[in-house]
Amino acid sequence: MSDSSLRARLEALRKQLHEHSYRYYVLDEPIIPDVEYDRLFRELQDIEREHPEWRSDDSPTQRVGAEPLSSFSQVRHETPMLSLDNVFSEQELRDFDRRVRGRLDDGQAFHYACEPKLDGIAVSLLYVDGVLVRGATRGDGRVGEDITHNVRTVDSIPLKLQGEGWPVELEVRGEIYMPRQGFEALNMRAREEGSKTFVNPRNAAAGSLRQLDSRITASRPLEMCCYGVVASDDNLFSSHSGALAQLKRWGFLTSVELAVVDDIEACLAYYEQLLSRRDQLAYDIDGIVFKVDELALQEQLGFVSRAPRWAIAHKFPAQEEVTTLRDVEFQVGRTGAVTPVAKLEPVFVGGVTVSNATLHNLDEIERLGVKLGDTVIV
Ligand code: 9MJ
Repeated sequence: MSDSSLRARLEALRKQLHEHSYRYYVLDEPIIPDVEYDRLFRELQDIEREHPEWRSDDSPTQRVGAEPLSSFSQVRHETPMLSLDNVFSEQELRDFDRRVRGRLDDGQAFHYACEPKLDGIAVSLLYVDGVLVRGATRGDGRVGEDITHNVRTVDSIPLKLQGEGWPVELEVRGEIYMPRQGFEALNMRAREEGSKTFVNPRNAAAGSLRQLDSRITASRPLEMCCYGVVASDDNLFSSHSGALAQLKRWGFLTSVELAVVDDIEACLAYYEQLLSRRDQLAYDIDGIVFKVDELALQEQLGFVSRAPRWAIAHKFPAQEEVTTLRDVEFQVGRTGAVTPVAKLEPVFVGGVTVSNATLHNLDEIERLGVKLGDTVIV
């Protein structure tokens, strides 16, 4: 094949692979079998191996990771990455709604966008001319760390945008997290290899992004769900939900749980509904985020210190709490099996008060190294 037709083939393969990966990871509607994807992928790898001068950072082959960096550099967020204020009760959520309505014109109609609050790592992605050029952690909201090399390995993050109409500069924000199934598999592998396991999916995601060697990140089952956008063109969107719908068309994974509702009663119903399905979700969530959907009204409401006045996180009851170990009792079962039981300072966690916890057996006590009076996590 001539160089020019080989080059054309390379471009075609990249385009196809980007599209198939979008269909697979974002739309969840693949149209080719995995083996066909792998065949196209290998063909592209072969051409790039033969022509290293044609390699490109936005090629689908770059998801496998690259040579380690020696350090992370810092990134300044032109538009600060905000944090959310939290509420923990229905009353506090109603207070939030009252404050919102108090700041808007009398009788002004508006909507709330409701979405799960993912328990992961907040990340910003920057696209210039539709190409991913930078990924950064939130850091303190103004300055974060450059993790471009690592975000490139996350399959659900587009290296190149799909569709059309994106602004020259597009910044997309969201949460990188590790789905539970991937987390369990990762820990299973760690146990088999005798290496350290992760405490929870959030720690695993954070540890995976903190790697200087992106080949390690590439081996971790990470996903990114996008929930915000900063565009160079101010008038591109009129609503938060509309912006998310557009993000999906451009190739980003957004939450399938997004709902737009009329009032705070519906927000409360959404909260109850998702709380009851919390354990069935494929990923950990620690609450619900409610946002005023109309962007013009968001602008009108503005910010207080570092949190927007137009959004709030309604946190679920904690599933982990800290308490102290008071005593250990030994229970003898009907079969004669002895089970050590931890007597704990009662603690409210996951919606119930916990004062006992099984320690399984003496090996487990030894493994944990627990001593009376220790601070423990339930
Ligand atoms: C999470 N963690 O899922 C926001 N978030 O919006 C969602 N976080 C957020 N939105 C503005 N769904 C600042 C943070």
